[in-house]
Amino acid sequence: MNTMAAPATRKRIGVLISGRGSNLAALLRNECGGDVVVVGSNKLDAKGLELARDAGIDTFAVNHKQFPSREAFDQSLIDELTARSVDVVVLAGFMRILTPVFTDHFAGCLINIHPSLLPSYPGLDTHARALADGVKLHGCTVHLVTSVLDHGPIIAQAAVQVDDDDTAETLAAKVLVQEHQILPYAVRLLCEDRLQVDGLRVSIRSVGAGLGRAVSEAAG
Ligand code: NHR
Ligand code: GAR
Repeated sequence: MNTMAAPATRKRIGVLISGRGSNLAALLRNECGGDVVVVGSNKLDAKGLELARDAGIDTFAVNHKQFPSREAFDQSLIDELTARSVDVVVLAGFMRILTPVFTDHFAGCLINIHPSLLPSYPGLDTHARALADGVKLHGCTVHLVTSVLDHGPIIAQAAVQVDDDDTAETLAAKVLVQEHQILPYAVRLLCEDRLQVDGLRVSIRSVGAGLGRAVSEAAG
C-alpha cells in the first residue's frame, strides 16, 4: 500500500503593495512555499508593479480615491484577488487600512510586514517615533492581519540595535534588511500550513508533523 501523503498543492499568493516593492522582491527571490500569481496596488505608479511585470507576474491597480467608501475599495480588491484564485494574501508595504469586509474574507490567510517590534509602534512613522523614544532595540514584525490595525497574532520578529548616530533613514535601512529575511520565512510557514494560532499566540508546527500523523494513521 502507498502510505505517502499526496503532495500538497502549492498556494497561490497575492501581494498588495503601495510603493517600491523591495519586500515583494524578497518574496520572489526566496522560496516562500507558494507562487506569487498577482501583485496589486492602490497606487497606479507603484515601482513594485513594474518589478512584478518584469518578472512576468499579473498585476492590477485600483485607485482607492475612486471609491465611495473604504468598504467598496476593499470589495474591489477582493474581486481582483478572487478572480486569480488567490489562497494567501501578503501586505508588503501596503498603505491603506483595510475594513472587516477584507480582513474577514481572508481571515487566517492574510499577513502583513510591519516596520516595528509590535505591539510597540503600530501605525505610521515608526522609525522616527522609536528614535524619539530613545529605544535601544527596534525591528520588524510579520503578523496575521485582523480588523484591529497592527494587532494580529505575531508570526515572526527580528530586532536591530539602535546606534547613537542612527537617523530615521539609517534605522529604516537596517530594519528593511531584516524584513527581507522574516517575510519570506513567515509566508512559507503560512503556505505550508504550519501555523497554529491560539488567541494572539502563534506556534510553529515542525516539518512533517502532519505527514507523520497521516502515515501512521494510514498504517493503522
Ligand atoms: N488593515 C487592518 N485591518 N489591519 C492591519 O493590521 C493592517 C491593515 C492595513 C494595512 C499595514 C500597516 C502597517 O504595517 C496594514 C495593516 C497603513 C496605515 C495607515 O494609516 C496604517 C498601518 C498600515 C498601513 N494608512 C492611511 C489610511 O488612511 C493612509 C496613509 C497613506 O496613504 O500614507 O488608510 O503599518
Ligand atoms: C517596508 O518597510 C514596510 O515594512 C513598510 O513599508 C515599507 C515598504 O517597502 N510598511 C508600512 O509602513 C505599512 N504601513 P517596500 O515597498 O520596499 O517593500
